[in-house]
Amino acid sequence: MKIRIIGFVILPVLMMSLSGCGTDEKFLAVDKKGKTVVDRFGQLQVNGTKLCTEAGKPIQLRGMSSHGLQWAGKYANEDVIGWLRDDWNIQVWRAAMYLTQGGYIENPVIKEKVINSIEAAIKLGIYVIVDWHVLSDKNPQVYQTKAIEFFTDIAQKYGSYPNIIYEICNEPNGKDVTWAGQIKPYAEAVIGAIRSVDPDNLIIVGTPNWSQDVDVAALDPIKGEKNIMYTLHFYAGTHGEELRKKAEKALDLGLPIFVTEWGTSDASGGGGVYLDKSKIWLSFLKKHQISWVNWSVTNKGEESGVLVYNADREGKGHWKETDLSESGRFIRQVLRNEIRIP
Ligand code: IDC
Repeated sequence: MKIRIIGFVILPVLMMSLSGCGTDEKFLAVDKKGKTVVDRFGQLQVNGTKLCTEAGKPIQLRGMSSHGLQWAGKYANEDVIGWLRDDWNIQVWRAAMYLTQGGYIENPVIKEKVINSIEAAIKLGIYVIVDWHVLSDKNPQVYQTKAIEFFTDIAQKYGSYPNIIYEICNEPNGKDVTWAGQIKPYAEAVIGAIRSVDPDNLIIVGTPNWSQDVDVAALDPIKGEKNIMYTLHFYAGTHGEELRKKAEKALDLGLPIFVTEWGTSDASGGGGVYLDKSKIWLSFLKKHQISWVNWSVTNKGEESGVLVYNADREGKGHWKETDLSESGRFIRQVLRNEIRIP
C-alpha cells in the first residue's frame, strides 16, 4: 500500500520533471515520444513578427550560446551539446565565431568548431545558429567578402538541413556604423549570397548599436526577402525598461525579433548576476514569444558564464551541480521549466 502511494506520487512527478508542471510540450528539446525539436517543428518560417514551425504554429526557441570559439571551442562538440540538449533541454545552440581577437580572420581553422557544432546539432535534432561574430571590428562591411565566402560555403554544405540558422552580423557598433549606411547594405549582400544557395532557412540580421536599435531597423526593414529576423541583445545588469520599450516599438512596427544573445550579468559579461532583472526580461520574451539564446558556455570565471572557473577543462559535459555557476544553475532551471516565468 505504502509503495503504491509512493508510486502514485513520485512517478508522475518524475515524468513531469523535464516538462515542468503543465508546461507545453513545445518547450521540450525531445518530447515524450522521443521526437526531437527539429522532427516536430521542421523547416522554420517567419510569419509577421512570429517565428513559426513548418506547419505555421508560433513558437519560442530557447538555448545556449558557445563562448568565443577561439577560447571555448572545446565545448563545441557532440558530448557537450548533447548534454545541453538532454540535461538542460536546449532546443538551439549558437556557435559564436569571432572574426578578430584571435577569431576566424586571423585564425581560419576556427571554422572547424562551427562545423563540429553544425554536425552535432544535425545528429541531435536541434537548431544551430551560425554566428558571424562582428564585434571589435565594428563595421560588418570590413569583412563582407569573407562573410559571403563563408556563408556561401556553409549554405552549400548544410543549407538543405532545416537545423541551420544564419546569424550574419552579431553586433555592429560605432557612431559611424549606421543601419542605412553600412548594416543594411551588408545584410542585403550577404542575404543575396545565402539565398542563391539556400532559399528558406532563417537568416538573422544584427542591428545598430550592439544589436540594440531594433527600432531603427524597424523603420526601414529589408524588403522582398522571406524568413528574415532581427537581433536584439541585452545584459540584465545593464539594460532594462528602456530597451524593452525599443523592442516593443519595433514589434509594433512589425519587426520579427530573435534574441540571439543575452546575459544575466552586466554588458561586460561580468559585474554580478542579476536574476530578478533577468526574470523580468524572460517574462517579456515569453509574452512576445521571442526566441532566446543565453551567453555563454565558458569556465573562464566571468559571471555570465554557466560553468565555475576551471570546471570541465576538457569539454566533456555531464556537469554536476558544483560545476555550475550561479548563472548556470539559474539558466538550466529556466530551460528545464523548473522556474516559473510569469
Ligand atoms: C565577451 C566575453 C568576454 C570576452 C569579450 C571579448 O564575455 O569574456 O573577453 O567578449 O570581446 C557582447 C558580445 C560578446 C561579449 C559579451 C560580454 O556579443 O562577444 O562577450 N557581450 O561582454 N555584447 C554585449 C555583451
